Amino acid sequence: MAAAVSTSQDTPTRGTSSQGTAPQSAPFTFDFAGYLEAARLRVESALDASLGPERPESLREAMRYSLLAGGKRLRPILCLAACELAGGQADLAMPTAVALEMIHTMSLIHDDLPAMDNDDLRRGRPTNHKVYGEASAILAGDALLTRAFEMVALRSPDVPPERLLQVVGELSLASGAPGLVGGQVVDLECEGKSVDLDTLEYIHLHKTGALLRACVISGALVAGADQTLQNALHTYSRGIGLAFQIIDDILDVTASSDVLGKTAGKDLTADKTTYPKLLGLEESRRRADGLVAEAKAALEPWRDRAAPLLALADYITSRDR
Ligand code: GRG
Repeated sequence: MAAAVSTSQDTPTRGTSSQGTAPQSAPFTFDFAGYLEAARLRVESALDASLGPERPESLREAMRYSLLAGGKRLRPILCLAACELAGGQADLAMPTAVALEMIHTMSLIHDDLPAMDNDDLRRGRPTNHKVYGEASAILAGDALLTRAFEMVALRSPDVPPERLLQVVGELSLASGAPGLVGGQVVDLECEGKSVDLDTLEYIHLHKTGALLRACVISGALVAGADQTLQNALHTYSRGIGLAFQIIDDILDVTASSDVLGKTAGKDLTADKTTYPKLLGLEESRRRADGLVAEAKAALEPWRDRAAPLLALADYITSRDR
């Protein structure tokens, strides 16, 4: 990844004179690699601190095994970036960011179970149930999911309660039948069947898109975002949510298990309908690029302040894992 990534906000928007005579300030560039790494390290440290002296010890170990197994930490970083865009300090949203990564991790643990995707590799290591057994993996997932709501409701002391209530609502919608669970059910029901583009979009908007939407919306809610910004973030998250999944489908075909840290070629083995299967690789990539462009356009009015979210949208299509 380049050390300094310019966003589409490169046109100077600051320091220009209406007469055009004053010297212009340097074009705005944004060190995305530096931003991403700094945010990732802060998230890692907050995740590490989030699991207290859990009892019994075996449960704590299984929860930590998956929560601290690495991963891109895209969801908490989106949450922090949205909080900053809405005018809040990133730390204000950290408990919510941790909660989102807990929900994501829980969904990965359950998705890998034999009754679901039946996978034995995740984030470059054996899956949770391979190490701790199925019963413990289910319970570690349950404990992470419930701890997520505890993070928001009981461990966000600096956020007004009415905002926390809205965040709890967002996380509930994203996790349950209207979100991940609903998407997963339709996904499982469609295995081995031919699926049209509308159904595929439904699955991904729920299985993947719903949590990405919750990340940016709840980050913004924590900082008291107004309705205009929330609407723009809805459009942004829909674009990145679908684009993320299209790229995921492409990587499943083009990348190795070593690079992905999970079993490559899984969609083919499980006879799943994917974007490359329906549209071909080239058209799938074109579609992902178009969705990211739409997502970025929604944040255009915020210009430089949206730089992290704009760069994160580009990262979604340029990532290799
Ligand atoms: C949340 C109550 C509740 C239940 C979960 C199992 C299930 C129901 C849903 C499955 C959701 C799922 C696994 C969706 C796939 C999302 C996806 C593309 C994950 C990969 O995300 P990355 O690439 O992974 O961000 P890292 O490891 O980098 O975090």
